[in-house]
Amino acid sequence: MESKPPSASGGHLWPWSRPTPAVGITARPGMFAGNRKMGLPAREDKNMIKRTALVTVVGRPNVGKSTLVNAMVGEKVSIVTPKPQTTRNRIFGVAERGETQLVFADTPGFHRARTKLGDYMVHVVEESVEDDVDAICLVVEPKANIGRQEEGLIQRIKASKAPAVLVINKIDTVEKPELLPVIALYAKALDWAAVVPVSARRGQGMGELFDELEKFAKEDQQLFPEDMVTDQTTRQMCAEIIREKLLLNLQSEVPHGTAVEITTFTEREDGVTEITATIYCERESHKGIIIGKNGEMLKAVGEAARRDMEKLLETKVYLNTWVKVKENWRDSGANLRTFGYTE
Ligand SMILES: Nc1nc2c(ncn2[C@@H]2O[C@H](COP(=O)(O)OP(=O)(O)OP(=O)(O)O)[C@@H](O)[C@H]2O)c(=O)[nH]1
Ligand SMILES: [Mg+2]
Repeated sequence: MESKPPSASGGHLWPWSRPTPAVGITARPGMFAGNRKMGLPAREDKNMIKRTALVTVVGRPNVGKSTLVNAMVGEKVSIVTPKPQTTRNRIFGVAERGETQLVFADTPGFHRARTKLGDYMVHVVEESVEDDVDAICLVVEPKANIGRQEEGLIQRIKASKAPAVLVINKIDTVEKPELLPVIALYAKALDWAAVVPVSARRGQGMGELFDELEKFAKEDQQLFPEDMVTDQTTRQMCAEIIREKLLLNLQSEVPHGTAVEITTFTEREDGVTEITATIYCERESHKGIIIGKNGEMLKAVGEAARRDMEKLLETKVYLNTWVKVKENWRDSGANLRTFGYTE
């Protein structure tokens, strides 16, 4: 018989195929103060978790998957930018209400891959749909048009047999009657367990989405220990914060060709966290763009990243950034492994 991995939740079942966070970030007092605004109770109100569901969130790039997961969790666990292909890995974010825990798997946008990194990202999406999940949320824009990416995802969702919820995001950008043809079109494509229009950016519809997903929660499992917010380490989150600022500040292909490695992370005795980060880019010319005239671009990126890190770590942060070139790393299996883009 298979032996079970140790349960961090004290005696609950923890199936092998499910995430087993060895490390991760746990909640701090006041962290979820914004939850009440979204119809989700603040976490202080919660009881012992009795039911859990693992929910995969998929969709084409840029539809707002990460914004949605952050809104459900009530805390930023996944970086968000207006550029497609922001998320590169599966990222777990945990939302809790009363006795129910929903573990969301944010995934990269489903797209046609052009690099080995792209292949990896698409593979992450496919694995997340095939996995033994309790529900799948397909996030779409409020457009009465099913694109090739949505078609592909719908086929995969059908094959997985998990219950599917259609989340129509960005409803703040349309008038209510415009949603009807969208709902009618998608209703023909799949037998949805529910259709929930939301505005993840405004936090609208989050309570309704929780209501729908709660129905798939099971009693015999607790996936994440209570109070855990994400499976990422603070180091990983700091690297992601820098990547977010690169995407926000740089144009076209340059930020898409960056990877960030935190090389030192030291909590000093005077309370300052000292972080050294190396930003890798694909070409010498990109290095110049990232550093900018008189180092101004790198300074702006570093400043913005440092501010977010200080909020995350609740300490002062001293951030030191370096830029290095790794030619075409997105097409090198060895480099992808170095940056953590591997199974
Ligand atoms: N108007 C509006 N914009 C939104 C909403 N939700 C997300 N966005 C915006 O859409 C853009 C993409 O958001 P993300 O959450 O990064 O999208 P994603 O699907 O995770 O993107 P990838 O990780 O690239 O696949 C950002 O500019 C968000 O602010 C919404 O409800 N309304
Ligand atoms: Mg994302």
